[in-house]
Amino acid sequence: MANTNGKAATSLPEKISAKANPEANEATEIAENILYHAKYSPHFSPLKFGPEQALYATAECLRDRLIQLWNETYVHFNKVDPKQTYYLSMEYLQGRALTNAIGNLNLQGPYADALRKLGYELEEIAEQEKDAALGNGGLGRLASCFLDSMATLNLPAWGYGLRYRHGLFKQLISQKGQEEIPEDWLEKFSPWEIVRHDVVFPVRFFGSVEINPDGSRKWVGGDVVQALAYDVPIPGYNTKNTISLRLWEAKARAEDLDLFQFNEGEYELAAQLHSRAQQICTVLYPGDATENGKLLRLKQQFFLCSASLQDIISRFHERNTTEGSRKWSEFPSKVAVQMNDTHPTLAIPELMRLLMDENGLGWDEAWDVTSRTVAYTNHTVLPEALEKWSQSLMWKLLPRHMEIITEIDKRFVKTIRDTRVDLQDKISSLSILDNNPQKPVVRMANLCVVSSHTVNGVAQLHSDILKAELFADYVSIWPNKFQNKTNGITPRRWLRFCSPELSDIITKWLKTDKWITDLDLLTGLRQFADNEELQSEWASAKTANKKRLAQYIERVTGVSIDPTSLFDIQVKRIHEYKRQLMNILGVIYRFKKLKEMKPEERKKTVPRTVMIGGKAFATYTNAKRIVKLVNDVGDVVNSDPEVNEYLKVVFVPNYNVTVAEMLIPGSELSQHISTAGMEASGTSNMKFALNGCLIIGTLDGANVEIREEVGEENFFLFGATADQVPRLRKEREDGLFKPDPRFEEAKQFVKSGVFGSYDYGPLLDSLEGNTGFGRGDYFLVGYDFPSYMDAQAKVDEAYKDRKGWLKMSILSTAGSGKFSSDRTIAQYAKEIWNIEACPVP
Ligand code: NBG
Repeated sequence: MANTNGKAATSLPEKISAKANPEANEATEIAENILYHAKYSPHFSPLKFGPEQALYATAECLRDRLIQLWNETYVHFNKVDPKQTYYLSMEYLQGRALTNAIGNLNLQGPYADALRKLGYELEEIAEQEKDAALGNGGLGRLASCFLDSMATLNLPAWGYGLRYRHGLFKQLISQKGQEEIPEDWLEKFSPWEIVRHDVVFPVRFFGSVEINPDGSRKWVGGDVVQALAYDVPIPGYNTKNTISLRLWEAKARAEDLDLFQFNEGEYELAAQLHSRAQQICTVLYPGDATENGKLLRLKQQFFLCSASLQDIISRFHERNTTEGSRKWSEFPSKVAVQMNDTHPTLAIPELMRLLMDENGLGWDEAWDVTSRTVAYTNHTVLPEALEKWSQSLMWKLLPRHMEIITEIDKRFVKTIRDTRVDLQDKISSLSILDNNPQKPVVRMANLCVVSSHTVNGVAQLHSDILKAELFADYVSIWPNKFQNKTNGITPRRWLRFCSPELSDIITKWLKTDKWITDLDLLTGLRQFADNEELQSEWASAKTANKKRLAQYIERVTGVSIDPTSLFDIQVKRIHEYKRQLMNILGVIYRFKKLKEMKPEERKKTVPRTVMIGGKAFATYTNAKRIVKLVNDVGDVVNSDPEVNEYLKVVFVPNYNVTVAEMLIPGSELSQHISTAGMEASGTSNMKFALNGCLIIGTLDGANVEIREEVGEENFFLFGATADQVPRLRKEREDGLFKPDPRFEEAKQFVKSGVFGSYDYGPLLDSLEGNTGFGRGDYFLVGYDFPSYMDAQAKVDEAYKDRKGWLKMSILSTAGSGKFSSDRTIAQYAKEIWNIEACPVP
């Protein structure tokens, strides 16, 4: 048997039953099934059974169970034939799957016992798993939370995505700052995916449009690659329903290899299509600064859309044999397609093409079906993130789709011309094609709005801004098209599993664990917020999580932090609008003041550990400079013997889902401090609040609703509001802005060179001047700094009152019920998709 310290690998026992047991749910049977897989689904030498081998065998044991439920779900959906939702997303940030699957199946105890029989702790084995990081940030993690909720709510729904061989890069912190290393989740293999050799569709690129004698059109020629499906089972919590995340991989066929050329020694030429196919799913988000990068990203988007829609249509057709041919007009009552941001916009012209060119529908019928099927979620108002594709690139890669897009645009523009005198001068901004001769582009968001039956934002404020600004003129055309669906997070991963201590306390005080699927029940904690017994249990769970976090920080950074200090965390992608720069300037000011104090004065301050983590896009220079600054400040502060008892600054490297699961439960204060109006929603704010962490933040994104729910006295608010921002920018342009002396002092301190020789000039310059994007302090760091510092002072005061703080913490959790992704998904199901639960009996 394996040993407990998990260091030296040991071999498998001699006698292992040659029978698999997919139904195992009791410790002894599970242990046997794990050993069965270690021996009969071998990936390693039978002589070796270390933690890594144990992980794969455990995953395969669990997978047996998932496959069984997943088959039952598939058969049941097929029998009932409900309307189904297909969620199209270029990104999923799944994180680890083992603990989540065991937890959702309620097999925690048996699996832990089974592994203990084999000499391992479940946590130790779970630690071996790599994150599936097929996404960049909030948008991808949202898609993953949605899948968990769809399964849990027994909804007939599927996720579609791409199987990137390398997910989001690994972030390495060196003296230079951030370095990017390719991610390697498939270096060995993923035990969770099931390759579906029966699900393969051809996807074309380039080529031309052929006109048939009857006038119909057909896309021919070009490259044809194959989309092969990999299914990842997604178990719901406490239900049999197990849905699919279907990830496409691109392949060329054997016959696409030119044997003649190969034999001539022209290996690269001979395998051209193979290598072009392989490129498609090689990496998440290839940099799109170059022409080649752009083409590849567009290929990825089309690949996802085309494969998924062919699959959806073939499933729609599957039923024809038993019930006679299905009518196309029924399609929208069987299929809902949700586009996660504009990345899958090509689903629109692709569905039109498949209906018209492959299935013989006329334009009007195809348009009716398409526009009743697709819906679009907008996730940002940042102009640089609103996708615009070059028309010439599109004509080259997707000639038939460009014809269709042009026709959609033509018809839309005609309707406006004919019916809306008042909008004549708006046509050029409302149209889909921007024919500016300098740079003709297709505006993907406009295509989405024109073609979708529903468009939604992701938090109330964001949806209001969409209606009042970005899409205002469309609102006057289709007043009922626009909705809000405030984001949510799954309470399973983000509380039940990442903080079992706090979960158990909640269950004890609510006398039920039903809150796990009915998060509004958390309001039941309010009545106990002052209860000393609850407060002391609450404090001990927090302390345990803080200690665990402190150990982690020491392990990955070498910095030792004090678990009794206030743990203050900001983790998210590094972006100027998210204002990590304001955070670190605040820290710098605090450091300077601490240095100036006498020792006895310092003793009166509240010791703080500030943790900042997040990845910067590889070519986003200012974001990388911020990472470097945080690290440099940390080096100086943490080694300052006068101050480091009262302040520590840690850059948490390689922030990802798994790191979040460690940080969030141990947090006491978290920062959500974006310039108002710029963060569409934010979702980590919800995770922190749910874990009893107080928020310091602006009135932006979902912060607004969190503050409403938890109570304004439990939220540290500061900063300009979204409606003030344009005026403030204007005033700055007019030279009317007067910076706060604290802000000037902090900047000056950096310039004095205390934090090393790196040139921070260009970063600090972004805060100077009065005009221009990226200059003239576009993100209003200077304007908001004084109110931010005042709010921070209130945090320190509040933390001194232990009881008061614990009460606020409890009320924060108690007020987080709204932010369950179960609520969000139930609203999508009812108000956009029109689908109903279909529980497996
Ligand atoms: C992001 C927003 C976040 C939001 C997530 C999920 C994009 C384009 N948008 O504020 O910046 O929480 O989407 O909706 O990644």
